[in-house]
Amino acid sequence: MKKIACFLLSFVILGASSAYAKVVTYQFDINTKSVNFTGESVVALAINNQIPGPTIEATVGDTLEVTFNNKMDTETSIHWHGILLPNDQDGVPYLTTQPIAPHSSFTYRYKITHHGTYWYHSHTGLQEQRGIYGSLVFHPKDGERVKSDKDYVVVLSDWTNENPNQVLANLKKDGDYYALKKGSVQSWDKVISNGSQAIKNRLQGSWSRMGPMDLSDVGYDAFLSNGKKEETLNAHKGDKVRIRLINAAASSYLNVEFSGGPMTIVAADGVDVEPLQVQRLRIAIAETYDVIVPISDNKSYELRSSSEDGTGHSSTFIGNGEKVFAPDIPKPNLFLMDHSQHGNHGSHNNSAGAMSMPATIKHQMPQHSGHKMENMNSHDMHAGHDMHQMQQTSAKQDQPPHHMQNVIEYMTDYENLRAVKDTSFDKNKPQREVILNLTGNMERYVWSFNNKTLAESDKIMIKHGEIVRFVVQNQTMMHHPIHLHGHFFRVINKQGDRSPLKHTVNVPPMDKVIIEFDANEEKDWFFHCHNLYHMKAGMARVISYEGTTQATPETLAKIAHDGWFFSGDISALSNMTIGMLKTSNTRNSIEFEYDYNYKKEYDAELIYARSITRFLDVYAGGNFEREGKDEKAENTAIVGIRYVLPMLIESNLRINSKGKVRLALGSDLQLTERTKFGWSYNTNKEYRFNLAYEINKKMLLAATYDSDFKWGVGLRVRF
Ligand SMILES: [Cu+2]
Repeated sequence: MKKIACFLLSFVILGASSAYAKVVTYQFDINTKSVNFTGESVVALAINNQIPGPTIEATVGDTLEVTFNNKMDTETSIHWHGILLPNDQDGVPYLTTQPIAPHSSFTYRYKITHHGTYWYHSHTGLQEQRGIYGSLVFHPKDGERVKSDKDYVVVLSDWTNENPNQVLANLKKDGDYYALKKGSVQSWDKVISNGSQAIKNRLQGSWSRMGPMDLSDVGYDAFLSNGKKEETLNAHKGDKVRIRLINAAASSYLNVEFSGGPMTIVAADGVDVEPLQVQRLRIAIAETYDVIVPISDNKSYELRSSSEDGTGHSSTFIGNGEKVFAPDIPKPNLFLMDHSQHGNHGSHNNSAGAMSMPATIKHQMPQHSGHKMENMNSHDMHAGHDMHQMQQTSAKQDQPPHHMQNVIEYMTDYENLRAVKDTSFDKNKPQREVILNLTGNMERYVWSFNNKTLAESDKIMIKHGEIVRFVVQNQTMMHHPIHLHGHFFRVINKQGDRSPLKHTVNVPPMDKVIIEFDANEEKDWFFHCHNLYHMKAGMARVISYEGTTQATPETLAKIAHDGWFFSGDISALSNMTIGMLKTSNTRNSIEFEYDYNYKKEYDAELIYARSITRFLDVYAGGNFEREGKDEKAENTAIVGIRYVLPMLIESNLRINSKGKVRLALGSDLQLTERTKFGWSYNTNKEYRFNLAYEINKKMLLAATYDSDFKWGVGLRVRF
């Protein structure tokens, strides 16, 4: 009797739970696809023949089952960005989940425990840049906290016609490789024309051996909104439209602005926040924001997403009728960016200053957090917006909370993001603090934490049950969007216990951000800069739980492949030929350099060099020279060091096997966008000046004066 009751009861429970716990299944193919965004046909990668891949929708409590059929000849993987899920479903190949082998399938399966806007993307090589990404919309069980009439996903991304592996190879040759294409070459003529502040910034930067600041590395050919340069979404007058913005760009920060008035942020990184009105919003790579926008007339309002470096934008038109354009955002002035005030302010308890704006924004567009609607007037007229109608619309809406009266003109930090409930952790839990400096070497295009790349560093060990606090200090001149897999962290800001939860946080140049998370998981989770090229160049770590970690040195070796790159630079001049061939990885390089005057006089060097710090290399090798056609060749062994001095002057001190010491100094100055001047001098009283004019990245015109070989002009080729 008891047994039967028990049987019946379990039947009821099973029946009840299966009625609610739906299994949502999707089947996708991953394959190559020919695309044409800019008039050039390129083979991209696509999910179900779509870029971005299809939106995956489900509701909290559902079990999601997504099968990917890999139709490609290369392996792939899918990572669920921002999702809390079992470690073996996280999709980082070799670390958590096996890669999906060519021409095979894999089904990811996990239960959805939290709602919001997220995305999925390949975590293999640079496939994400080529098109393997899509959106995730997980609905709450009992409806959205803030209601809307329409609900759309807008996946924003960047596109290059070049193969992403070539992009990385180019950056390895020269971190500023794309400056010419982007129009961001920071030459001295422009420094001078920007006046004394720009000159001071540059001299101060050079003195402290920092290169000029830049906002991006890659020169893109297009920016996309749902895979198009221009997207249109249907809406009608009076609609409140929820836009789920996802920055799925591989390496672009995006400024988003809506021509129909301020956007109301209602969620950040998938998590609901107190509604916050912004006119313009900067979205770091891999972040998501849900915004509500009003459609106040029978018009088509532009939601424009501009790359932060000012090189392009995509448009999403919402509504029907006459187009209302969002304003052009002026190209940021890199010369007036001054990061000296961003030093070490903001202690652990002083969070208010921990995430200030980049200086440029202070110069160009002061933030008015107390900005009232009425003050938007001039801006909105510029945007072609009818102020009167906007006010009518807002009056019609439900009574907004008091703080919603304020519109932030340009939101670039997290200070005003306020969680909808207390996010603070149990104060009795043990705490661990980890200092993480964001570091880089633009010369070699190496990015790292605490000066060590993923390949060079151990795991960061943590313990289940503790609160882990990362103090992230950016020591570079670029923004880094830092992402932690499998956890939400609190971004400590002025909201105290209501500090928001995020999975990706921007750390501005020379600034500091503090994040903390509850170590309530197990095994190993990837932690990295979400700029795809920075991640590949080493800015990543594995966060491992003591006792359950499965990552072995072999695992780490697989995910931290340190590739070798090759470059060459050869000048054929009227008086001589000069050349350099080099192959290098993160720390090591083999370099061959020569000059030859066509008259049996030559000087050549073959060395192995090891990079110790950003400023110091040590090397050993051989020197082969013949001075004068009647003299005997002199072959010696050499050892030496190269060290970067203030003002970015390269010094090179070496001794040869005959005991002879030589010190050489030299540097390059970018005179104009395409003209570079170089000088070198050594203690043998040899010196050389050269001037090069860049026709393109491969071909240059060159002129040289050499103390031995005199004047010459010719052609210089780089490869
Ligand atoms: Cu980065």
